[in-house]
Amino acid sequence: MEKFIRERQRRWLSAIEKTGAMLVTHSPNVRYLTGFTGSAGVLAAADGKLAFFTDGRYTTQAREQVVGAKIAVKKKPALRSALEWLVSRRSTQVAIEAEHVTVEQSTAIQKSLKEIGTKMRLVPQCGVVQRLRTIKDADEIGRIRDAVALASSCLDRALAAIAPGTPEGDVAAQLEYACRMAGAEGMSFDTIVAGGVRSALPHGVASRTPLPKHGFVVLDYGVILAGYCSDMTRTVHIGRPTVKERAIYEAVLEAHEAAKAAVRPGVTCGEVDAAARKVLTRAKLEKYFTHSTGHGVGLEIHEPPRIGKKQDDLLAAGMVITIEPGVYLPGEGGVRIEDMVLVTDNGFETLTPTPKSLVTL
Ligand SMILES: [Mn+2]
Repeated sequence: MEKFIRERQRRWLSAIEKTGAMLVTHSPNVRYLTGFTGSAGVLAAADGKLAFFTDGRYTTQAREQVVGAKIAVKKKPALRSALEWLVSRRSTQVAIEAEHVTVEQSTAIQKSLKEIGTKMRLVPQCGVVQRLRTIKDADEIGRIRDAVALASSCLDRALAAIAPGTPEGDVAAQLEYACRMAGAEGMSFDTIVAGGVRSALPHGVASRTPLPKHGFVVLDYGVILAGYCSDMTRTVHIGRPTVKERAIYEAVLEAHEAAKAAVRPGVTCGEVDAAARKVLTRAKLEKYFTHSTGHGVGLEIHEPPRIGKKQDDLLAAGMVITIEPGVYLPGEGGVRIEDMVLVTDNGFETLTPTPKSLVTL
């Protein structure tokens, strides 16, 4: 673990060489770069030196977890202490996480800088640590594999709970209970169980609506294990599917496989998305595919890269992404099929072991 964190810090320091100093406040980024799992910690870098700031609640945890940074536990807010440290190291400018620093934090930073009496400049930058996080190291890939395996092993518990008249929420409850009992720290987002006409809602979070006698049920869920998220979707059918329903399912599955087949280092995210769309266009279903094909997954459930239309970010070995095309016919029903995929040196590896042929219940 420690050697992985030191390597992440090395990559981070070289990424911020130009600005020289940076403040990291977004907790998944702090965790990635230090190992600290608490919610209140600030990491600062200046001239190749790292310092971690937190408050009294986290003294023990910080000493146990933080790797490769000087630890400072102060009575003052961590952000204020970090700014004072940066000024003491004669930083003239400091990068901040533009997409995470709130207006309130920004105002507090400006006020602190005035009180300290420094001319140190703030340089808002986007995605500095997130870009590093797109490429998973061996420690992260191991954790992701474990999370994916755990979630996948619990699907049967949800399927066993599916029956006409059963509220979607009961199915979600059984599934989540099974995941927790299998060791999950939590779910990585609100579990989606969407039956019948509700399966046409791409984000049909499990409701009290009873499942129908006939129709699709979309199950989209993930767990958090050792800090890392998993994400998968399976669509099953209650009762015998109609010819049209079967055709929709097969088209989505074909789009899923086509998108995966496009995955390899050097292709753009847009090309992977286009591969799924091409199949659905041929099936005259593309206009019902209303979201992007996938996203990165790691410490957070949605991370870069985004596998969407015209995205020209390049895939690289070590990225972990989802492939999840879907088709949603309003008032009728919907199908989504989602696996997690590791980008390898010469293509991809499907991480999700669950079969994808249509299950009827
Ligand atoms: Mn997803």
